[in-house]
Amino acid sequence: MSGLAIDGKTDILGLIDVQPTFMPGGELPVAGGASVVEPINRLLAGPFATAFATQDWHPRGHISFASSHGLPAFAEIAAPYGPQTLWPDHAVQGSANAALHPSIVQDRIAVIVRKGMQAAVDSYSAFFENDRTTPTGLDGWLRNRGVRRLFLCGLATDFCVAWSAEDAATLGYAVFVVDDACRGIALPTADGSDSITRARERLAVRGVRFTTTAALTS
Ligand code: VGL
Ligand code: ZN
Repeated sequence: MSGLAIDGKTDILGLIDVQPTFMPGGELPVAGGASVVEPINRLLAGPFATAFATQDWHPRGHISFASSHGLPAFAEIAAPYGPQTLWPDHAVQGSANAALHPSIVQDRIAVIVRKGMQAAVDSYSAFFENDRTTPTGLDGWLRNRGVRRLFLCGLATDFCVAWSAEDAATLGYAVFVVDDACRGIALPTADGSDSITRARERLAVRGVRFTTTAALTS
């Protein structure tokens, strides 16, 4: 694969939900989730001068928690804003597992966007809540700084990374997903496929590209 030269001014690394709650030992563990920390730290020490991070940050009793509905995890409900998958309680505001992973080197993380704070609305994307209309403000922050290309990494490939990538593409950014710095949940889909496969197809249609840490150079 040919290298991709990173521009310190117009390129940014986006860390999506790199929180222990999404790693083995956490409340909503993603298989291999902890292995994103090392490649992300390499990117933060190397080509990227600036990064942003998101933090899933739910109040107790959040609408996305299966326990709030007396239903099993991974069931789906019809929320007023559309279908909502239910999850084990996770990313609870102020809990140790909701912090950014303690090994992430934060020197170059210029802004942290917290999402999913409204009790009645979930937020997978870094840009919009799941009603698809309430902005987080990140778009303004990036635009103001002249950012044009986003390199996304973190958890989970098929939910928060995918929804962020899709919104970023719609907002006009060039978007890359850094494959070896992401891990997915892989829920089975009704058609016998899985949510990672489906997400990759959706992103490809939107023009999102896939790359690796090894391809990104200063
Ligand atoms: C996520 C499910 C629920 C994610 C967050 O970070 O991908 N997934 N909340
Ligand atoms: Zn969540």
